[in-house]
Amino acid sequence: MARVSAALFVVGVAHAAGSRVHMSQHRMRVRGGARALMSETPLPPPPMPAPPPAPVPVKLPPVSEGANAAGLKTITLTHANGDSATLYTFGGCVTSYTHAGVETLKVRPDAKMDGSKPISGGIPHCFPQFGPGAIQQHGFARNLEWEVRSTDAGAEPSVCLRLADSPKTRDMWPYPFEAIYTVTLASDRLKTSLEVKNTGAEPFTFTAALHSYFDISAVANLKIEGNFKGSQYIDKTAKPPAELTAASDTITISKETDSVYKGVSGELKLVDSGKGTQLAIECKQGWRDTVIWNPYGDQGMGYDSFVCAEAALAAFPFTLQPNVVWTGLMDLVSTKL
Ligand code: TA6
Repeated sequence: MARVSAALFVVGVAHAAGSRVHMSQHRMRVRGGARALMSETPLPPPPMPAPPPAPVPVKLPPVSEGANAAGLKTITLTHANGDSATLYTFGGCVTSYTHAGVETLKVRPDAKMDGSKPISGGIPHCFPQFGPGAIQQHGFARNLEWEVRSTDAGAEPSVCLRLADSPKTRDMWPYPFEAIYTVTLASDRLKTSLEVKNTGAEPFTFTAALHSYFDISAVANLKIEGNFKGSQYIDKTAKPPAELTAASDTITISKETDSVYKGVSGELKLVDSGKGTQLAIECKQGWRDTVIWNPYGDQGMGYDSFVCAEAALAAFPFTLQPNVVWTGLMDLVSTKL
């Protein structure tokens, strides 16, 4: 057996252009320097590199403040169950409510999100006037900055906003008032409470609505169910607007629709076979009428992606005496079909 004076063991691993080459060379020299043996032995492939760690989802606190690209202030409520709601202090407008990962609200594709116009989407306020009238369409509450009065980062996170009369509002509508809007994210619902107080010395009248834009899969997939049958409604698409009687408790949308159902409140359901969801709009107090609006055929507004189903006080003005508070309560409850 030849005596080995020296041995050199080289393992080379080369990485080139996405391919690996593994080489082993045993080089042995016998005395006298002659190369006696050279062999190549394939090695098993090296272990695959560990995959990069999965991104850790950012867990927001129950109440977090932010701003959109144009600098409008937002507040996001996050429930321990993962549900969330976002509102803009501009217009006091809730623009998103997700339950079980499903968005319930819609912001129109043509909405201005820079404060130059009211936000066309989510849950805008119409106050102190619904619809056309002495002041601007839908009033001024959706055009003004609401003050954050308080937030609650408890198990049901909430935010409370305030809007009161100012020289600007009194130029348009000469009455002192205070509106307090509280939005609460519970485990199974989004609760809204609007309180309007007459802080002046004279009675005033107002109309109002939560002009809610709801996300839908398509109008063809939607049934709106409520206590409609036999109610009087104003069809605002007729010229002039027509007063009609609802023939059914179910409404479907197959043409431009803009109807004010007088005295229809309580619970309304948006049953969406495409999303596989049912959204209950539960009016528990104050809101007396329901408005259904869809600009059927208007692609620019994204008519096929939303319906407005509005908790309203619209058919008749409401008279509020000094120091008296009117309260409107509306909850949104989304469930799977
Ligand atoms: O609430 C229904 C309605 O008054 C319709 O008559 C239509 O004008 C619509 O609102 C406009 O909504 P927007 O959010 O664009 O002001």
